Amino acid sequence: MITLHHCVSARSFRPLWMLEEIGLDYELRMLPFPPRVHARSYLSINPLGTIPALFDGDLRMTESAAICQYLAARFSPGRLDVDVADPAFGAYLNHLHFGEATLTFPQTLVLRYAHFETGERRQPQVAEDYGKWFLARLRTLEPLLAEREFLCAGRFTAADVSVGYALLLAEHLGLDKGFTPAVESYWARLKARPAFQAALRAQEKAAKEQGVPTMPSPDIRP
Ligand SMILES: N[C@@H](CCC(=O)N[C@@H](CS)C(=O)NCC(=O)O)C(=O)O
Repeated sequence: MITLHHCVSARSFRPLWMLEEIGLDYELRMLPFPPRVHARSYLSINPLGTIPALFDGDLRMTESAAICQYLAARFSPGRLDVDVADPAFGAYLNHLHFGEATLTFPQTLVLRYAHFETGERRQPQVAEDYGKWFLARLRTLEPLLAEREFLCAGRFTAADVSVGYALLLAEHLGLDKGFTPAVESYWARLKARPAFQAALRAQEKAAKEQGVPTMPSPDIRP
């Protein structure tokens, strides 16, 4: 049985969505955000204090894009992954990691300096600048998505989950107003997927059952 440690709509949503796409059984352990402040015992599970943490037997993984890659290769070969012999393999890996390394990074600065910090620690200029930076990076997908339904290999893959999570976070941050037309249509296609909807329902249900707030606490200072 796979166990996923998760905070509502945080990066751990990537593995959650993957688990629903694949149809695997899993246990969802919900945490208040950020766990290092509100659930100190989580540090014994992941000393970084970050989520996700996914366990598959003795294996522990803490990087959301790597977990997507792992789940796709291990449990969904030929469907959510792209084989090393496929000409689209390199593009697949590039998009899979673009989702986290290039898109999500500037968003976390918007999240922190426009939403979580309070009083004089709020930095509207930082939030605005990194919001623009995120949208500029995202625009590089526009020509590609104007011609294709999904990012690579002519089908939906784990790379779409990785980039799709950045679009979900953008929507939460109000950055979706800056989506270009093909990105907007792509996002509508991703949101309509039954597994995406199932992942949203699963986190909502688990949060209620486990008494975890569905909105993160503003206190993220170390
Ligand atoms: N590169 C990691 C980043 C993990 C990460 O920073 N997760 C955030 C939530 S989206 C977190 O746990 N933040 C709480 C903290 O830094 O204490 C990944 O993709 O999983």
